[in-house]
Amino acid sequence: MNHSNHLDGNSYHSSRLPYKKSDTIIISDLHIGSRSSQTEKLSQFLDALLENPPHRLIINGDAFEFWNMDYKIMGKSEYKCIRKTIELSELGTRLVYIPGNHDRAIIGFRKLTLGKIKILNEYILERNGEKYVVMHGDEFDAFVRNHIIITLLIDQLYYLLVKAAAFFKRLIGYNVSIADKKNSKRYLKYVEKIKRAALAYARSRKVDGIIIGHSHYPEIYRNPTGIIYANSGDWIDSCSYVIVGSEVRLEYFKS
Ligand SMILES: [Mn+2]
Repeated sequence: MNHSNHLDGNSYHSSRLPYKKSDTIIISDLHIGSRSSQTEKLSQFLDALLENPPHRLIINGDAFEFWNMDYKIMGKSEYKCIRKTIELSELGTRLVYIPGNHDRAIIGFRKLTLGKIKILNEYILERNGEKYVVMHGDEFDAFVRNHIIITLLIDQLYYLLVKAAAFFKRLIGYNVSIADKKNSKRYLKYVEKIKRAALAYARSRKVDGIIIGHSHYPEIYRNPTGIIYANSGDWIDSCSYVIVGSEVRLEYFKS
């Protein structure tokens, strides 16, 4: 990285992200307010968007961590992310905020007009004659809805894993990716279950694709009938995003 001052919040990231101005960018699962959220990296990503404000930005659920918020950590980088997102909307980017299961209460404000910010449970995105349904995805996860306490415990466990990975990285200089830890059979089964349910929903809605978050597993998949499933991943581990332009793409942000 040749820009040593990119952490001060005033400079913009040097590399251009691979999208066109007319594209829609989708991010999800930022979990701002949780200790494992990568808000510093997110802030750099938003800087890159500010350089060339895209037509639309969709924050597809769990922008905030309201289940397990650590109010003490709400600091400079958290507020920077919120400020920069609002700045984007002031520069003309249409902002769609879809609450997820961790910030569902926000849906209570859906009737408020906040400049160019829309609050919705689901958004139909049309591009090049194709229609995509954009939603958080916890709707496909009856388990999470009915077992909030267990999910909270799983979140805690995940936080410990992130901490442990960072510790080992420092200790032996070896990068233990959480993605590797997440490659457990049970987790991958869960991801598949969500994906199948999402594709079935897309079929029932007669759309060309479905874009969700929630499972923190970034992926692009086209099923045999041509329906696209995209998952934008998260900003805890993968720092990934989806671009909807002439096609649907998954990208990873490198700071
Ligand atoms: Mn979620």
